[in-house]
Amino acid sequence: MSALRFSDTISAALADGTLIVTIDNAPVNALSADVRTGLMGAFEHAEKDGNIAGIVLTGAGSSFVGGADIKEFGKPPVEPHLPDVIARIEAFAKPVVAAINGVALGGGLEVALACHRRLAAPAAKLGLPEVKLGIVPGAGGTQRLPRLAGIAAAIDMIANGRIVSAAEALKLGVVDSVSPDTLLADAIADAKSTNAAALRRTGHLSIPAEAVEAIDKAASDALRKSRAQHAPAEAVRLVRLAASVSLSEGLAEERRTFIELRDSEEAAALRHVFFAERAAGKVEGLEAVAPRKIEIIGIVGTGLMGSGIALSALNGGYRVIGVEQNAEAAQKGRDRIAGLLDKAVQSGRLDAAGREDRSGRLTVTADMEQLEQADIVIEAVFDDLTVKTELFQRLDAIVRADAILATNTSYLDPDVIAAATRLPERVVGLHFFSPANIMRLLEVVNCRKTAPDVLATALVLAKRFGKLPIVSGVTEGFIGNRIFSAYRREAEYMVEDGASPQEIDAALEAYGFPMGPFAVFDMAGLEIAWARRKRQAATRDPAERYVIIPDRLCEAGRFGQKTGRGWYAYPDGKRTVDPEVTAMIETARAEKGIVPKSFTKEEIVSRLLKAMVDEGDALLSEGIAARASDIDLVMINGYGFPASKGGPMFAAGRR
Ligand code: 3H9
Repeated sequence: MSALRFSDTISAALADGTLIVTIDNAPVNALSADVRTGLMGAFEHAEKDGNIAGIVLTGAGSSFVGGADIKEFGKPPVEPHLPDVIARIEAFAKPVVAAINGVALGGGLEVALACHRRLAAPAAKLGLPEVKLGIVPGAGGTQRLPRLAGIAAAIDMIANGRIVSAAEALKLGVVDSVSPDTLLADAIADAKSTNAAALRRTGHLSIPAEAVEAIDKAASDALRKSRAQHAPAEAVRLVRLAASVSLSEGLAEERRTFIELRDSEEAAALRHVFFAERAAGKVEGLEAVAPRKIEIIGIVGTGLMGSGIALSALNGGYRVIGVEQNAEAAQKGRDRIAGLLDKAVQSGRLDAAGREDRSGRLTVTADMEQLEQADIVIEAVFDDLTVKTELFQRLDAIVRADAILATNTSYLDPDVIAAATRLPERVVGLHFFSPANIMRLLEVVNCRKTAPDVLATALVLAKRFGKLPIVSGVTEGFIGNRIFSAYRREAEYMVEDGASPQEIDAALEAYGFPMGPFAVFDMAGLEIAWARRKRQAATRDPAERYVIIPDRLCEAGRFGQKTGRGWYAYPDGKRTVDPEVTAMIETARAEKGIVPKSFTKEEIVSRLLKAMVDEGDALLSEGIAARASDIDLVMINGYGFPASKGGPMFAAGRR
């Protein structure tokens, strides 16, 4: 074997007449300019060298290719362009086999689709997730994938950005075989046995025939989920187009659409979100800190929140000990978690073996002493300071000295809870959002005395739970609820100033929120905020603007959706404007002598955005949030802020 190098990131070795070309561009072998140049060089060499009968293309490390280099978007394009590299691969006169050793995403899968044969390792993951970045595939994905998998499957994968396993890719016809242990050797053998005179060029295949209904269903399913975003609809259009135009026409239209979307505000926002998520996991000062080892997780309280946390922990592979106050409650907790597992099986997210495995790792008991085995205990009990401090004092005496104690409080001061223990440095906040097994956001609260390795452990745990952890300092409501309170306050001011709740909701929904604020308040219930306002009444600055309307709603027994009435009325469960509320609002305005003014949708959005950003700036200057992009992620993943707008801090910066 002799080694050849075509660029910093592309090397090759000749093995028995086959040139093995390796893409080595850590961390994910993205298709940077250097990779594209090197690939062109390698194919040039292979074309001329008569000793080379075929090519195997693979990736170094654990990825095949993670996609086009997203960092290059927004910069002037550099030749050779990816579509040209891909055209060169597909047209190549000698067999080209992709040995897909790991992720093949976006441009990475497009490279593989242009190869004449595709072999995958069992752990490989394949997909065209471009819509998640606000774009469509730009190097042939929308035209080649349907030629292998059919239009409906291609719509499903591309318009949803759905990533599939090697096994599913084989079923769909996207790969030709899966190689359990000897991928490279199998790929070389495959290249050697492939007839160079009859290469299967994906772009030349005709689209498999399939039922129109299946295609329509795939399209409507994808569009229903895509809310206000543009890319999924464009993806559907382009895949459908593959059936009616030539490859070159389809590629030209795909490229035009890709460039238009790439340069859009939506794509800039979603790229911001992508990099924000990668930055969020990095916490200054923790780089060299080793996390503690966690195998057994105790969860005190197995109600709605605790059972969701338990399921996340079981999904993360941990052993779980749930603790309840008595045997009856423990049985209920066990049933609740079993119910969540059943639901996961019914929806196809979990198979029977996975369910069995999770149940085997779960105990729910009324004996708190069993927590002496736990490496971390997460409490999910009633959000009351006395209840939580007493619980932490008990836990402090039960668990090992090196075990971590985590509180799931939303509004209480975790420093006070920590101070009730002998070892406050082992206390951290884990603020889950409900339903805890579904919601991705997890605020990890770095308390005044939390030890660095405790914080590092919480971050590792959060990732294994499948969560997006965002570190917050201690403040009432942490990052999310503080911004949400500012948003709520401003929305209420606007109602007093003249906007109706339904106008405000409609403006926010048009902006991309799944629900406007007043619909959300009604859904969550109005009584908790009411109780908090009553608690704060004694210390409130009398000069501070105060909107009385929500108090009056509660006094009238209007606690939101669950009582059938709140900011809206819900006859038959349907949200409707209630003249009684309109009258209450008018009275409150008149009492303050406010002459109602009208608001445009744009004014409503601007005022609410400004309120969120002002609060966000305060959180940054107080050191509660480490970066503006963390605030964006909290609002997107916990409060319905549209990802396609990049979060409040990003959106305000673009205005
Ligand atoms: C595309 O391909 C367009 C084409 O159709 C058309 C072109 C003409 N570029 O996520 P991780 C970095 S669009 C640049 O923590 P993991 C990432 O920023 C693309 N950088 O690792 C991070 O850097 P840092 C379609 C990238 O193991 C580091 O790699 N492809 C790219 O959990 C590690 O990332 C996608 O949308 C990239 N493409 O997951 C796939 N990808 O260490 C996007 C990653 O400095 N990527 N980085 O923070 C992913 O989904 C995951 O990163 C992946 C690895 C699954 C690959």
